Amino acid sequence: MIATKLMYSLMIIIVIINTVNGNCPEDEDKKKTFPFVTNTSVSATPECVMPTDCKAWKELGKTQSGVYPITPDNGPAFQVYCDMETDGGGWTVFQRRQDGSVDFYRSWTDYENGFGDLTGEFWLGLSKIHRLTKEGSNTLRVDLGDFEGNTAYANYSTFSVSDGSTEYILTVGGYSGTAGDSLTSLHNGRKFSTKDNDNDASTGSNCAQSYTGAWWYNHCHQSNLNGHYFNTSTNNAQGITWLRWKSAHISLKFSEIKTRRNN
Ligand SMILES: *[C@@H]1O[C@H](CO)[C@@H](O)[C@H](O)[C@H]1NC(C)=O
Ligand SMILES: *[C@@H]1O[C@H](CO)[C@@H](O)[C@H](O)[C@H]1NC(C)=O
Ligand SMILES: *[C@@H]1O[C@H](CO)[C@@H](O)[C@H](O)[C@H]1NC(C)=O
Ligand SMILES: [Ca+2]
Repeated sequence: MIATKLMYSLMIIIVIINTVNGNCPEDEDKKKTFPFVTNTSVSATPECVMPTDCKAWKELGKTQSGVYPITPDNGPAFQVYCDMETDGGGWTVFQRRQDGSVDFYRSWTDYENGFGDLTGEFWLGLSKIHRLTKEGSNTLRVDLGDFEGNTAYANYSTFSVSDGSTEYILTVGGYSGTAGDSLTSLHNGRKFSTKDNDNDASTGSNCAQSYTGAWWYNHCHQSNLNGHYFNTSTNNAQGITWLRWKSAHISLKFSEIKTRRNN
């Protein structure tokens, strides 16, 4: 009787384990081509499971923030930084500024492919941000910090970035938070611009050049999170700025931009 019960429990456990690793390909040839990445800063190597994003890693039980491999669409896998702490965790981070160690005044190609160091300052890359947001509905979160130690955030229930053929148009809306909304009114629906690819709405000038950044510029900005890193809260619109929090002229110390699937 007890033996039967034990056997039954064991079977249930096996079923649960198989469900967790359920997307492991059946045949050996498929297994060989399955995107399998081991280069990760936390011990997060799954067996035959390649999560689509940081939220999927969270759902697999990972609670430590760090670098994880993902593939949002079964295309080539790549590494991302996962924020597993903020507002429930599961955020795929795509930008960080914190010390000015990385130059952000860069070309279209760099913004498309990404640059920097995932554990320091970086931009993940527009093509990857597109792959992360092209399906389903996603939240955008912006975390900010000033030189006096204050922090604030902006949270958007709608977020996506279109593909390269349409110059990575930003779709954003549904604001909540403490930093104020410095994206929707001026930047929603705008194409991305860099110093060498002017897609802004300012006919007389190149916003990316005028404000030493790269953004979904209009004419020109209410936020400039890829602007020049100043060491102090310099009064300069070329800095890292967020109008509704500190004005369009006060340069910030910290910025982190991240996205998470809504379901
Ligand atoms: C592994 O990660 C390190 C640190 O991020 C990086 O320098 C290195 O190029 C990566 N190697 C591969 C094979 O991706
Ligand atoms: C952010 O927006 C999402 C909807 O996408 C909402 O569920 C969540 O409560 C919001 N979080 C905060 C902290 O405002
Ligand atoms: C920022 O400070 C560092 C030293 O703390 C200095 O080397 C660097 O030149 C400063 N950068 C700017 C833009 O002021
Ligand atoms: Ca222009």
